[in-house]
Amino acid sequence: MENQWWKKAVFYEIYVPSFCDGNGDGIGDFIGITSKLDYLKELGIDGIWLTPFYRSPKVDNGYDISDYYAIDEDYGTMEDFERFLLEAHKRDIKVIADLVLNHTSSEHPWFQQSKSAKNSPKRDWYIWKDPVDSRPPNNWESFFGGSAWEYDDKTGQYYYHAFAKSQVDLNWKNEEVKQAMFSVMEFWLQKGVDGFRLDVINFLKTSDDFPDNPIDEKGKQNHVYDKDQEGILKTIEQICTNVRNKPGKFLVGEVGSEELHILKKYCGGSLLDVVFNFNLGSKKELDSKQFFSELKKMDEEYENDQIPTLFFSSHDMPRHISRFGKGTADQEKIAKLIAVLLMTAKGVPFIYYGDEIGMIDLHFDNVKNMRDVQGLTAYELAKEAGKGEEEAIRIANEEGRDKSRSPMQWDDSIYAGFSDVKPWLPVSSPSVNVKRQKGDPKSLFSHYQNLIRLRKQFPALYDGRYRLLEEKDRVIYYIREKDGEQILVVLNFNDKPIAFPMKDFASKTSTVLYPENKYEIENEPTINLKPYESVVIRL
Ligand code: TEU
Ligand code: CA
Repeated sequence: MENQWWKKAVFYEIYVPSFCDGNGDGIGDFIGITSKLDYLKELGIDGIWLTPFYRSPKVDNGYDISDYYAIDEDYGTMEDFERFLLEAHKRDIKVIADLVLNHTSSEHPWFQQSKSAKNSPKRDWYIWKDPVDSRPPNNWESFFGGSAWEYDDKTGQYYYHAFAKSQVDLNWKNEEVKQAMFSVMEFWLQKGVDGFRLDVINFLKTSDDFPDNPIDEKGKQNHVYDKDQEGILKTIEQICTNVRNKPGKFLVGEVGSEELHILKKYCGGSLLDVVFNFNLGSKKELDSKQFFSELKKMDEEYENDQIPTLFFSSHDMPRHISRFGKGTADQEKIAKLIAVLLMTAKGVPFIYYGDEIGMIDLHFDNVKNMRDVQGLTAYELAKEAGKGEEEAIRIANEEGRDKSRSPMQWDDSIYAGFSDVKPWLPVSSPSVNVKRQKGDPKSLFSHYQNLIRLRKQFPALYDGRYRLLEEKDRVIYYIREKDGEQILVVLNFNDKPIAFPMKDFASKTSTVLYPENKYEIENEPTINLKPYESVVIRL
């Protein structure tokens, strides 16, 4: 299991510019992150996923890389990074690096060369097409809005970009591109990173003949031919094989799909270790039936060596406390419920920074404070479509991803202890912070800490199968089992109390692991769960 350390691990996503500013410029950096490693150790996590930290003009905050071999100046120096890695490893914390293989920044020298002339040796490194009737070669839309094709005056061709026009898609059919990226991976593996989170990895191959994407009844484009194309698995397999030449390296893929039958194609065996299960993680409502149905599918449709991931927030989506809690008085209870699910259901959990203290989403009254390219593009497109300011801001808030990227809240000081100066994004909810919650046994932080500890203590929780998995009256319950050890988890998704029939499961020898000292199983035929409450019981 040594090489498969990740099967037991709890991961923690750090959005690099937002975790801790160590040099007082309002932007998070490696000095800052290193200073918080003891905090992460105390929380109990085993692995960090760092969002891109390579040199970048940061149009998309680092998902537009201009030098794969350098640390972005805003985040520090190579020495800062090496020290961070060393200190993380000293604490037995693994580090995985987010790598963007699908596209580079338009400022990358490869693209600069590619666009310099049609006969440039790097021309074929990107995807260039002639205009069709003086228009883009097809109807493909960028995921940030607008056409996915940008015209280059000098050479009279369009280049393809699935995301911003400054994020230019590489041509993975070109062998040199592949080799160049293998070298990049080799470099970071040599530095000692423990694996990669591979960005939009199902985008590496588009259809060879570039047909128009279909448009649905609502006029929305269905992204059919620009991802998940024939042959993609072979490329991914090569990437994986290459990385696995070094033992103990972990690969998690971001496969942009909410369909389990698509996600499942990409993981297990010689492919990615795991992929993000957006089928569960992106759910917009706290609906026990939907949650249950995805958990069930993840159990039944995955093959033996396929393992799901569990997450409910990321830098691309609203935080789950805001999504499910919607600012109500119950939101913290809901966050606690989700935490129990994260740490006890089957799968590799990923905590998004700040979720462990219940940071809420940021809202913008003025577009000037927004930084996210997706939000800003949505705003511009709304304006172009003739929408008024108020409506444009509403749309920008809806589409924008800055909402979950606000600075980590460490204490009660003016910028929440993130920085001494005004941070690059405003703080969202200063009274919610680490300082207040650490040591308070009732806090969300302590709740996470206890659950992580519990998960490590009982192999059934990180390595067990489901002996049972059910949903009834908005209660999800399951039994995880490993080598005879059985753990029952009951999650009340109701905003009201509910009686759960314990007698069917627990016996005299059962012990309540969570909440502590609460229920006396022995004498209780049913237990009364409070709104959104959960129990974890060793049977
Ligand atoms: O995300 C890809 C992705 O699927 C989302 O960006 C999604 O398409 C978008 O948010 C629409 O809602 C990855 C990164 O996680 C994201 O931050 C990057 O912007 C993107 O790739 C491009 O590199
Ligand atoms: Ca800084």
